[in-house]
Amino acid sequence: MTKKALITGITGQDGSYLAELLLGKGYEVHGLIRRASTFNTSRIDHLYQDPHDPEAKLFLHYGDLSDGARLVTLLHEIDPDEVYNLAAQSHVRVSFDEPEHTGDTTGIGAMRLLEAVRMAGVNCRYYQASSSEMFGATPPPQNEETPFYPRSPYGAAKVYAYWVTRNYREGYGMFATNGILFNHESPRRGETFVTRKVTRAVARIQAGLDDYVYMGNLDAIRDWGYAPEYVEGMWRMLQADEPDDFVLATGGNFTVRDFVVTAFEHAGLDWEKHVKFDERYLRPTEVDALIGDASKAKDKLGWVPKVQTDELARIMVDADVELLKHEGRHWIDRPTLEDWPTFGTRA
Ligand code: NAP
Ligand code: F7E
Repeated sequence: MTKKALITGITGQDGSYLAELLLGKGYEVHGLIRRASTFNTSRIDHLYQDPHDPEAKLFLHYGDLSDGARLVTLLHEIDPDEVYNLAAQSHVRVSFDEPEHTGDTTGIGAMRLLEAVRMAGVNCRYYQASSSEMFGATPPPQNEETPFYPRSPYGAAKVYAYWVTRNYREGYGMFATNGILFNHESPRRGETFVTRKVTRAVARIQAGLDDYVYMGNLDAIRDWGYAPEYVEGMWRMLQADEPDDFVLATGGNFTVRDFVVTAFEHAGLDWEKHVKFDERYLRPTEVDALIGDASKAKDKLGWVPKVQTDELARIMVDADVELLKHEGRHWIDRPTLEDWPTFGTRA
């Protein structure tokens, strides 16, 4: 029988790769989308299926993690086998500007979804997008046993979501798993995260469109992996015999500066001529070093990342150089939101 999955955050970086993966595995995929004043499906437009095609397997539904009643209705209607909660206000710097909204969606939103699963009486496996930001100030290497010390409203909200996921597992016997993912990037990464900001800037500077990129703390250490490999790890977690918590990481040790140097060098540019400091990109509290130990995922799930950070930087620069050549074109080629298959209402 065809398996059904519900993905919250399907319009985001990970949601788009996960939708691709699950469709490739023959799943019927349902995505939660928010109403926006402009179309925001560009990461999944290539997965568009004609709504009149009886074989269509991708369905989008309006909803929001702040609207618990809507989540209950949707879970009841869809009756999924797997639920992936990827939706969040996911930007750490922004969480200092919008702490309440971040707590409401990134933290309490997870509880609303878990509670909706329970209230709808759906028998499904649940994945929670937990984060290495929960480790915050605790020094590396970090694994599933490392104590949490979040350093932002975002990190604190993810700690709440982590524990409520464990609580529903232990209290109600739900198959609820936390994937504790270290930074993972791709050409589909949001433009204001540091890797993508840098690779876009490299492409624009090389093309003569910009001269400088303004940045904050270049000394922070991160463990950057390749997003398509990480969504495969999410899927593996829900195929395991038991629900559990797993770290996904490369174990790599790169400063922001190292990433900058690799990206600029790949384009034949001298980074020191183009990178300027702007204190507005600093955070009130910084996470100095995140380096993950994914041994448990390797042993229990057979998950091993192949793309290391230097290769990732080159993949992203190449993609942004290419994208710049075609910029604007996707606005012409894309389907309109009206054309997407949905179960119920349309806006
Ligand atoms: P992303 O690109 O920022 O995508 C976030 C998604 O959440 C978008 O689809 C967004 O919809 C949706 N969303 C935001 N608020 C919502 C709400 N109130 N209700 C419903 N949907 C909402 O994030 P990502 O990089 O793909 O990350 C996926 C998840 O993994 C997030 O939970 C993130 O916190 C977590 N995580 C990410 C990383 C990483 O390195 N990428 C590492 C660890 C954990 P719109 O398109 O409408 O904005
Ligand atoms: O920052 C420094 C910044 O915003 C990385 C999210 O996906 O991963 C992500 O959170 C580092 C920080 O990601 C700029 O201070 C310097 O030390 O790309 P970022 P993040 O904060 O690590 C975790 C695992 C998540 O869960 C989150 O959802 O880079 N940095 N200069 C800068 N960062 C930004 N954004 N912009 C700068 O100009």
